[in-house]
Amino acid sequence: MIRHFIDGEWVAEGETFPGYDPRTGAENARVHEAGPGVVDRAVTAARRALPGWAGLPVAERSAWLRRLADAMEERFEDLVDAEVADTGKPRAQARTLDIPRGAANFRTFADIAAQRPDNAYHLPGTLSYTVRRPLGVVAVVVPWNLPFLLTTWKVGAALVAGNAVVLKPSELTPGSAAVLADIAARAGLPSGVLNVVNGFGAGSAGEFLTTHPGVDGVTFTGESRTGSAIMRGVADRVKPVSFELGGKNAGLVFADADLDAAVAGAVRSVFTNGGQVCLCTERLYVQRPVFEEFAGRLAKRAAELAHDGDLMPMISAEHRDKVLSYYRLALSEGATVLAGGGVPSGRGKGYHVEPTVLTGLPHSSRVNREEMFGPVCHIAPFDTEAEAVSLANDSEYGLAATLWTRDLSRAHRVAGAIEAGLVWVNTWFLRDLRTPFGGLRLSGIGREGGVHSLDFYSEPTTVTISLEPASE
Ligand code: NAD
Ligand code: 6OD
Repeated sequence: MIRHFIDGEWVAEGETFPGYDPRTGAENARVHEAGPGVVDRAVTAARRALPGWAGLPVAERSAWLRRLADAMEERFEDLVDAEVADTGKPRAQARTLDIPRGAANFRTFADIAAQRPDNAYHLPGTLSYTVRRPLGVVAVVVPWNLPFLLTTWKVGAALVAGNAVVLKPSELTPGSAAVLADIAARAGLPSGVLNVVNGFGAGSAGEFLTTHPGVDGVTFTGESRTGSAIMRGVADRVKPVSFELGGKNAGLVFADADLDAAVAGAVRSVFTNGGQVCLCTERLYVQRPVFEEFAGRLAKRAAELAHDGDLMPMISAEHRDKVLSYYRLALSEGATVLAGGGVPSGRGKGYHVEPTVLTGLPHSSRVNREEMFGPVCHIAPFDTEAEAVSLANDSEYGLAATLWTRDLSRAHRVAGAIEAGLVWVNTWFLRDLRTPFGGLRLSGIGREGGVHSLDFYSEPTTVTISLEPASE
């Protein structure tokens, strides 16, 4: 039974709802749903804890984050178990990507916060400097695709900046957040500094939390339309928001690219995590001389992946149905299916879909414009660099793009012309946690990462002093 964690205590209140193992479709958990009263207690506990936590020297908060990072490593297998049970992701991926990022996130923010210099500005006769104070109580609302990675990415930065946190994990993946709360409790993190409430979004814990008057800022990762709903909910109180939202990311493969690397990179960028990463490539544009070869090789790998015992299922039956509806839509829009397009055999009641490669659709098709969030891409040829850039940029989203080329000048030129928050060249999802992370347009508001996170999770006050002698 998954409970809430409030003021250092486990709270078993609210109706329970089931969790399912996406690999089998079998019920594997029950979770308490927080009503407004439970959410209010969590926010109140966070408010009470705030002065003590915010008043600690930053070096002490950093030390807390390092202690918690150590404890995440000690509880590594528990975290892997929770993440795999909730998401059905391959154990090897949870062990190498999702769970190690928890400790890495906490250590990165601990280091950056502890070493961050204060700003001072001098003019003749004038000294100004900034004092940073935490936002206060921060609501952290995260999705189901990379639950622990995304939770720790926000919670670590918010805590080290001196905020008290109320976390709402996705209703589909509450497990690793419960282990994180247990880690905090056992480590003796002061009560109320980190609270976890469970439940759904609209009309449930997510909405009760983000609209609660005691919350001073909201950091959210999830769908763009959920971002809009949260924004409407906080508009009257003009609360600061940081949003990491959806994507419709382009991959550009130039004819001069190392084709082996580009095919392997495209396989990763389209199919990792069942395509359920906001950074995944859903639109591939390949320069005409290598288009046929590239498309054939990608389709062959996609077909092979359908037989992989570790094929990652979709998170839920509902999400599987949504992805399959895009497979059907592609056919009705006139696509040619190069690989996949259906449900793989022999997976019982698991929520699997076939890795799928589509081609032949116009740029205006819904498949080329809407985020599908599954193991699927559309591949189309292009002729010129200018055409490739224009195709990549013609989207309501602006999160990430990937370029494959051996031409250094082209790499810089195209990267500079792409309208997205992140551009990878000859790689994908390679992260330096100090860099700004986020997107343009429907892909989000603001940037997190390194000092950019610390900037969001704190407010500067500028103090200006006249150095002239006071007149008598
Ligand atoms: P979602 O928006 O449905 O839910 C995310 C979280 O918000 C969940 O905890 C949910 O309960 C909560 N929520 C939903 N409605 C709410 C409301 N009205 N008020 C408050 N909380 C609410 O997203 P999802 O389906 O869990 O995740 C998939 C989406 O997330 C995809 O669109 C993906 O691109 C996006 N995503 C973006 C990034 C990024 O960094 N840009 C990272 C991961 C996922
Ligand atoms: O790597 C990260 O820090 C990050 N925020 C990744 C987001 C992935 C989206 O699904």
